[in-house]
Amino acid sequence: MQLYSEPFNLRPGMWYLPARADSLKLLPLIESVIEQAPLRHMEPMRGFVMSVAMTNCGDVGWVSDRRGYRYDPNDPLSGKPWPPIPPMLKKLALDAALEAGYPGFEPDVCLVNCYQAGAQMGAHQDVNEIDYDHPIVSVSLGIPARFFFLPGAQKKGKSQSLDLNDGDIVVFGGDARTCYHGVRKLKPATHLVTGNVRWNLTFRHAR
Ligand code: MD3
Ligand code: FE
Repeated sequence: MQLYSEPFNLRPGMWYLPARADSLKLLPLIESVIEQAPLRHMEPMRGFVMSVAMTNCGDVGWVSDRRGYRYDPNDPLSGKPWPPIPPMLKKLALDAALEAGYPGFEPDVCLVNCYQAGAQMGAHQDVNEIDYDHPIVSVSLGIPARFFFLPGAQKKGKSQSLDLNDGDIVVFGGDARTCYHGVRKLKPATHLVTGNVRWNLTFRHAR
């Protein structure tokens, strides 16, 4: 464990804080969120179901359906507001952003992604948020995944990879904020705290 390591600068705007989060402490908070807003597989297009299960907490939540992608103040499953971001989770994200040089980060949404073996996320940009001056803070818990990213805001160039393990935090700001990125297909594995799954939390300032 590298609990007290300095943030490691991977490329302009991208900071890696290895083994920073404690899954044993955070998992109950995630469970309380999914009790209120259950995990679901979004269907961005007819006949296409995302392999990653997801939900949200915060003032808004990211949703995807045949009408497109958007941030919605209500969970379409219940018609009610998303649960709030648990304060301990918000503090973790604020502290990570501060360490990476983004003192004014005000996350208003946390996307909760749940990966089982075989799940993946194709190359995409996160451009539904209004203000790219705010970074995105990513927290990984449970079984490992290979994260990949392209050098710039275009879908071209040589990809680089980073294995994200339990507790790893990555802060994406500046030039890294608009890069193409994704997650390779997860291999089956077991983690003592999360079992056979990987959780990824992304804290964002959406609006
Ligand atoms: C770089 N999630 O939810 S986290 C996503 O592991 C997403 O679940 C992946 O991509 C996951 O959109 C990767 C790392 C990440 C998240 C958002 C970014 C990297 C990013 C936004 C801009 C640039
Ligand atoms: Fe993304």
